[in-house]
Amino acid sequence: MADIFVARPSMPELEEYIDEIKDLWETRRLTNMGDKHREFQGLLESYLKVPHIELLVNGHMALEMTLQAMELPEGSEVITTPFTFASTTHAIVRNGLTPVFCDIKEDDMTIDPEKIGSLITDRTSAILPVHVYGNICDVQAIGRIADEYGLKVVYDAAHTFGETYYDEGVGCFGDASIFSFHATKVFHSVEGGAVAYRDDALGAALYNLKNFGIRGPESVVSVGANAKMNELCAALGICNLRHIDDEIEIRKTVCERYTEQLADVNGVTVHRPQAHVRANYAYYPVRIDPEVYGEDRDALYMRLLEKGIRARKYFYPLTSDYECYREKFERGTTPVADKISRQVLKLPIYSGLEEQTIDMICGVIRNGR
Ligand code: T4K
Repeated sequence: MADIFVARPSMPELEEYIDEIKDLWETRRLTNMGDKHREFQGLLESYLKVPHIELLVNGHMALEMTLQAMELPEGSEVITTPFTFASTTHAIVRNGLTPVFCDIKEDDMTIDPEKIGSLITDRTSAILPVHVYGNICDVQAIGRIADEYGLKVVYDAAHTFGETYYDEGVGCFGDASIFSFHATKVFHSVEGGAVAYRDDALGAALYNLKNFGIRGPESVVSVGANAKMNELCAALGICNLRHIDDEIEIRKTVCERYTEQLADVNGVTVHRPQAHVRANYAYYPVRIDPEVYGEDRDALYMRLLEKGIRARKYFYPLTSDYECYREKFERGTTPVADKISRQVLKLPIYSGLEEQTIDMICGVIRNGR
């Protein structure tokens, strides 16, 4: 049997995409905010239920440029989680800011608001929480802290495309939220990303930054870069958006089958959607308690690999433990994140993952020891 990867991009029918890009062959308008870009932007604003969207080349640049657009004081501190993909911490550091690592909650693995207060100093400028695996952070508590101390809040919402909390788009919380449309995501445009925001000034700054700061043929107003989404990616996004609700529904059945088969395995914590959240079923992480399960996550990972099942240790190591950060920033202050990163394993999930394959994966987890 061929290897089972952790993710596999969903594609529209080839004819649908060809139809969508046909006019580009006529117009030759391939990038720099053309018609597809504008159309995709509008469609996303309504699908994501957010006031405004700025499209970017990928989720990382969306995050990096949002922090840049906010003009946070040089060297100031950003309270964040180390239990995330490299991008979150890199975006802080690449802006000349200092990450301050806060621990996460045991239940949903998002930043623990009760631990934020003691990390705030007169150098703190922002909070950068992550809605990890589609679990939405405690947005109310974070909002209260931000208001009290006058801090910006940028949510890394890379995992929460299309989710709502009490029917409100997840991108409505904080000052800005960034989404990733990478090929491995529940929704994608090959590469792509977006910032959801409310404040027009932030939108204008982002628009300038993603296009070298150019406002007109003879006017450059900020030190920008090139982080625009091109027309071919926008066109694929438009196609995939037509099918996103079906995609989420199919993934839901995959998640439910995993849960059905793994919920009663001692020492395995399954992934369940949060209350009041319209979940997108993008990820299916399990946690392995070695004391109860009888072997640790790494041993299970190897047993799965021997069968060609390429589960992934998202997110291990913690970003605070990366070689490039180890000696630079304080670490070892996040015991819950540390424990969970040693226990977590993300199982394969994509539409088209067959029932018998899910059952085989569950069989290895249930019976293999
Ligand atoms: N914030 C958070 C919390 C994130 O998780 C991410 C990205 C970002 C920010 C930044 O967003 P982007 O700048 O990426 O838009 C993957 C993705 O590349 C990355 O987007 C994602 N998070 C992260 C969690 O996963 P890798 O390095 O693990 O990907 P890779 O190449 O090992 O791919 C995983 C598996 O997917 C492969 O084994 C096979 C399959 N695959 C992959 C690609 C690229 C395919 O079937 N087709 C493909 O084209 O990071």
